[in-house]
Order: sequence, then C-alpha cells, then structure tokens
Amino acid sequence: MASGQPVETPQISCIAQQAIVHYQPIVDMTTGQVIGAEALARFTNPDGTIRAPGGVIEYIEQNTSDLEVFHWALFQSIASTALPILDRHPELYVSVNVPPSFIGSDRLRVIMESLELTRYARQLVCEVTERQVLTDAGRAALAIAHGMGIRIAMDDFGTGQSILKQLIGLPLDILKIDKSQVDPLMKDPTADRLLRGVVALAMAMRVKVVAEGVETRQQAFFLRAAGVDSGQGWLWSKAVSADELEQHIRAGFIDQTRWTSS
Ligand code: G
Ligand code: MN
Repeated sequence: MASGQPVETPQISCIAQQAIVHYQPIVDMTTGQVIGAEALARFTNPDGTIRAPGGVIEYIEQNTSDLEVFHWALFQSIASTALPILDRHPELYVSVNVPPSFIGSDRLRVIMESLELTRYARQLVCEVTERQVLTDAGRAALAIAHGMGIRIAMDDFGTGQSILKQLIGLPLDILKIDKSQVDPLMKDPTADRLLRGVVALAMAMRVKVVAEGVETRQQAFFLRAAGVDSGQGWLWSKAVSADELEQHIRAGFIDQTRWTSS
C-alpha cells in the first residue's frame, strides 16, 4: 500500500489518465535476443521526469471508472509508442497486466477496436496474476481474449494460489516465474529443485517459461541450466522508453549470455 495520505478519487482519476508505458525487455536466455517486452505503467511528474507508480495502481484498482481511465491511457500509450516497433519486428510481443474482470467487461475488445489494435492481437500477451483466484467469469474472459488471438501469461507464478486444478482448461501460453523463486536459487537447494519441477510442469503443459527479477549472470546461468526459455530483469534492463527498447532489440544482450564477464 502507498505510504502517506489516501488520495481523493477525483485526483486518482486525473492521475490514472496520465499513465504512460515503459517497456522492460524479455530476453531469450540462450541467444540474448529480445523476444518481447512487458508494458509497465509510469507517471509523468510536473517537471517532466518519469516515476514508477508506487502504490497508485492499488488505489486505481479500487474504482471501476478509474481502472477504465487507466487502461485507456495505458493502451493509448502502447498504441502510439509500440505499434511501429511491432510492425518492424513481427515476432516481438508486448505483454500487458490486465485484470480478467476488465477483459470480461468487454472493455478490452472496445479499446482494441477503437485504437486499431485488433490486427496486432497475435503480438499481445495479457498477464493475469496468480495472486488472485480466477473466478469462472475470469476464466471465461481469458478464453475470450485467447479467441481474439491474444496470448495469456500467468504472472507471479508460485506466489499466489498455485492451485494446479486452476490450470486445467485455461488457455495458457506462458508461465512467469516470480522473482521470489529466482532470488534463493544459489542459496537454497530446494529452490533449485522446485524450479526444475516448475519447468517440467510448463513443458508438460506446453507453455513457455519466463523467469522474472533476474539480476545476476549466475541466476541466468542456473535458470538456463534448468531449462528456462527466457528472462526479464535488471541483468538485461529496467523498463525503458520505446526508443531505448528498440535499441535493445537491435543490439540484443549477447554479452549477458556468457557465464563470465571477461
Ligand atoms: O508482477 P510484475 O511482473 O507486474 O512486476 C514487474 C515489476 O517488477 C516492475 O515494477 C519492475 O520494475 C520490477 N522488476 C522487474 N525486474 C526486476 C529486477 O530484476 N529486480 C527487481 N528488484 N525488480 C524488478
Ligand atoms: Mn506482470
């Protein structure tokens, strides 16, 4: 929860309207190529500098109309900054954190059509968090998004429900392993064994795996040895502007695929 005083709803709505996106690269751990990017909300300060949302999104999520304003702003920012990149790199995807309730309310389809995003559906991924129980309505919503050609990623895997029966019948394409399972990899043998179990689960389900919060080469090495396809984290890059993302796409991260820095 954000520190300080609660913020009045009209002010939140105003803040929600000003959301823009930055992009954190998702990298193929073997080749160092950028295969996708997670769109993460950022806000512009009065002096023009950019700040991370802090706890603001939790306030936005409390009110349906704020949530709608926020997603419009977010998708508008994606439409104006990412589409030229998606055109130039047809294999690249952009993944967006979207609550299933928002997809189910038909708002996603309206936004996609209004912003002419529909033809990019195959380059979009909706990330849904494992922290909240997926209701029947939520599952139906994901099926709708999948029917539009959008891929589905289970975010924060291993930190929330982890109810395996929840995965049955879900149109899942990607599992995102949470940072909390990456951090203990070199310290706790159980974490390494658990990781291998999750990779086996993903392989059995025929879904891709993305490890999140990767900060060191050693972590990347361990993850790759365990069979993880791709990673996201400060080892490669923090969330950056669309221009910087494109530079990363062109250059790749070949240096970070080497075990030693020399
Ligand atoms: O749960 P979700 O995937 O939406 O979380 C993404 C968040 O994780 C972002 O706010 C991003 O800034 C943060 N993050 C991404 N990579 C790293 C990392 O390598 N280390 C840490 N500490 N945080 C990260
Ligand atoms: Mn996410």
